[in-house]
Parts: sequence; C-alpha cells; structure tokens
Amino acid sequence: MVNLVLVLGDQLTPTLSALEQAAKDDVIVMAEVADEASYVPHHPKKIAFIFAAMRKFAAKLIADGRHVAYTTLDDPENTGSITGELIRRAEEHGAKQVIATEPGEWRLIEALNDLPLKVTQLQDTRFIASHAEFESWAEGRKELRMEWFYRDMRRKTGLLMDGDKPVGEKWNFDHDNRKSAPKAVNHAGPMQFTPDEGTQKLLEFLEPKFSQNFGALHPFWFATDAEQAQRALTHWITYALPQFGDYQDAMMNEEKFLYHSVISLYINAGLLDPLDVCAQVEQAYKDNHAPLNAIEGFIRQVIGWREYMRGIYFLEGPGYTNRNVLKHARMLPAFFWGAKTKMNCVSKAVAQTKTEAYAHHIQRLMVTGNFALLAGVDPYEVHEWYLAVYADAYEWVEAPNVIGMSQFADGGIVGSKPYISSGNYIAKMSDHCKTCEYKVKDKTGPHACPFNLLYWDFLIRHRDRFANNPRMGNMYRTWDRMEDDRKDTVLSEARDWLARLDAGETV
Ligand code: DLZ
Ligand code: SF4
Repeated sequence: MVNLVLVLGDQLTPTLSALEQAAKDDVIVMAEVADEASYVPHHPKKIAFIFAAMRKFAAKLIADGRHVAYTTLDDPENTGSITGELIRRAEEHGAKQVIATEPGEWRLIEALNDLPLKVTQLQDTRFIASHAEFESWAEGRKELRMEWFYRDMRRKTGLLMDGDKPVGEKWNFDHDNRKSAPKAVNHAGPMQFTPDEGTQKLLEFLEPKFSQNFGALHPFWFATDAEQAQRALTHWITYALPQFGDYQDAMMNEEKFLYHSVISLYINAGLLDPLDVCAQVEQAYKDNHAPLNAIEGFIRQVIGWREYMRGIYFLEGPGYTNRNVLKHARMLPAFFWGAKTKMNCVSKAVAQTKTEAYAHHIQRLMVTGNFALLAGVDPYEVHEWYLAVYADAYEWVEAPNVIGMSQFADGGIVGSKPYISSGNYIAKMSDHCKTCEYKVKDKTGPHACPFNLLYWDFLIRHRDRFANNPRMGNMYRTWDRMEDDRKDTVLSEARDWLARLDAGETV
C-alpha cells in the first residue's frame, strides 16, 4: 500500500527527511491551500514566491520519476487546507499513512496529529540542533544566552574553528559591525530574476485574488528555485559580503538593501541549505575575499541566532505567541499598513516592506519593533504583522524574534532587557532623521521625536518591573536626575502624542 508524503511550502529541499524516508512509488502531496494563504494576510510577494517555488519543486520531483499529487489553488476539488488535502488524497490512493517532516508551526503540527490517519512527523534535519539537543543545552540554565549556544554550534559544525579555538581568537566580532550609514553604497542590491513563463502566469492568477493584502506583487524578482537562489548567494558573496559586517546595522533613506544578502527567504523555504551557505561564506574568508567581522557576523546569524530562535519556539510550546507580560493592549497603528506617518524612519521601513516584503534586522528590531514596544502595542498584533509582511517569516523564526526579542512579551526568556532606544540610536545609525518632520535633538516641544518621548514613558510605566534590572539602572538614574518640571513635560507630551495616535491623527 502506498503512503502519502507531505511536502509543505517551506520544505522545498530534495533531502527533506520525509522525502528520504519515502518509498519510490509513495505519493508526494503538495497543495496550495486557502488556509495557509490566509491564516495571516500574507504579503502577495510572499504567496507568489512560495507557490512559484512549490510548482518548480514539484516539476523537478516529477522529472525525477516521483509521483506528485499537486493541488493548485484554483483546483475545483481543493478542500482549502493541508489536512483536507491529505484526507482527500488518502481516499484517492487508498493510503492509510502520512509521512511528514515536522512543520515549523505548532498550528500545523497539532492539525496533523489530529488527522484520522497514521501520521509520522520526522525531525527536520535541515536544522543543526535537534529539539533534544536544544532541550539538553537549555536544561538547568538560569539564562538561555544565545552566545553560549552559538559557541556550541561553532564547535559542532567546525565553522570558523582552529582546533578547539575560534578563528581570530574571538568568538564574536559584533563590536566591529556597528558602523553608521556610509555616504554611498557601492552595491546594487540582491540579484533579481525575471519571472519565467510559468511564474508570470501564476502572478496574473494571484494578482486579483490577493490585491486587498498589504504589499506590492510587482515587480516580482525573487529566485524561485534552488539554482537561482544559489546564483543570488554567489552574487552576494562576490559583491557585498566584504562590506556586510561593517554596515550590518546601518539604515539609509535611498538604500533598501545596503550590503544585506536577502537570502533568508530562500533558506527558510528550503531552497538553500544553511550549512552549505555557511561553508561558502567561510570559504570567502579562507580565500581572503572578506574580513572576519563580516564572515563571523553572518555565520552567527545562521548557526547561532536562527537555530537559537527555533530552539526557543519549540521549547516554549504552543502558547508562546499569546505571551504578554507587559500587558500591552494598544491596536497596531494604521501606519504599519501604509497610512501616512511623519516619522521618517518608520515610514521608510514600512514603505520598503510594502514593496519588497523585506526589511533588514535593525529596521525590524530598532524601528518598527522598537516603536511598537515603546507605544505599548498588543504583542499578538505585532507578531501577526511580522508573520504576514515578510517573505522569510514562518512562526518558528518570527515568533521568538517578535514576542521574545523585540516585544519582551515573554518576560525575558530571549532578552535580558527590552530592546528599546530613543531617537538617538536611529540618528546614529541612519540618515533618516535629517529629512524627518520631527527633530531628533528635540526631547520635548512640538517637533520632539516621538521615540524620545515614548522611551521615557515606557520606562516609567514599567518602572516596577525594570528598575532593579542591572542593565537598566543607568536609564532610571538618568531619569531621576532630571528636574521634576521636565519629567512632567516629557510624560504629558508622550501621553498627548499617544492620544493623537489613538484618535487617528497623522503623527
Ligand atoms: C506560507 C505558506 C503559504 C502562503 N501557502 C502555503 C500553501 O499553500 N501550501 C503549503 O504547503 N505551505 C504554504 N505556506 C507555508 C506554510 O504555511 C508553512 O509550511 C507552515 O506555516 C509551517 O512553517
Ligand atoms: Fe525617526 Fe525620530 Fe529620527 Fe524622525 S527624528 S527619523 S521619528 S528617530
């Protein structure tokens, strides 16, 4: 009797554990379904990327002689969900068993477990650390610091290791990766691909279906198969990696990508293998093509941060996305969906999110994330926004980054203090403030940068929780040294500003 083998839209890897386990004549089930396309209002580019890559992956499997039962979104028989499609295909082929690679979201893991079929969910071996490894690393630790986990991953993979010592005698070169925005960027951005005929047809079909979603479908330029994704990686290694480290945290009005690789969407969908990517990047160091701060900074994101995020998501369990220890309840402001805001930094980050389904980590963490945290936005709404609008976002990676790292809604599992800053940080790292209607130097008054006001408002609202945090004592001491009049002005202007935001004014 044949089994069904499930391959999801972010499992497009020929060596996927479910595919390796399958017998030659098992039926591979792939399905474009309304449930996955709409459980959050995904950016149209994200949907197009996943569907286009799924179609090409299925075609390759078929060319390799595999039996693929592929459901397109417009198939009249389409049941609208992954589980519905598995039941339908099981009846069609007389199958009783499903072989799957564990999905990256609890929602789907639980749905598969509830199926009236025997389902085996295999480990996703595309990750470096298994759940068991992460659990045993985490067990008994008071603090789950990424840095310690990362060092274990360096030792495990042998990347940038000199025997049992780190190459360059330091594990982490982050200090060298904080240069402010350069005058000019001598890199034209990630490699862009003209959609082939099949992808073009898909775009025409998707356009009217998802035109209400936030985000521009055109121009669509993502790689949609492994070979193209590799070309994009090679292009980045050749032309941008040498500068990547220095300007990793910088932001510019006229540069959406700076020296960033923009390959997370390819890795997360399975088109590129993370270890293989790191090996290619390490080779650039061995070839003296790029400096160690760039190489180490990149490899840390992939084998350190990315794996650590996944570990936290699975360790914390299905309720993680509902955490809200700071009890934040403000609605996500309309400018996250493209309404006008006078804050140039936010406006730029949202605008490029809309056109590209991409913003880099500092735009996500220190602009939009920082704003949402300071303003006290409901973290669940923030989480759904990030999950929807970024082409690389799946819950296993997005939720710990947003609920944990960015919004401190998990109470400090991911970060030992909230990631907040006043306008100063943005002014230092970008050219946004120079052309902003607000004045970053103004701490109060009609043109005061909202980040300056909200920063103090946040700290004072949460004084009971954070005053004794050793990493935050300085902030409270600065506040305590201020004149009482000034304190009153700051807090009342912050609250006025938030009231205007809530009233729907353009702020
Ligand atoms: C994100 C996404 C979208 C938009 N559509 C599909 C789909 O139609 N079929 C599918 O198999 N996967 C899709 N995905 C990816 C899944 O949502 C993803 O596999 C789960 O969220 C687990 O990470
Ligand atoms: Fe952003 Fe404030 Fe700078 Fe304007 S002045 S760009 S709001 S940090």
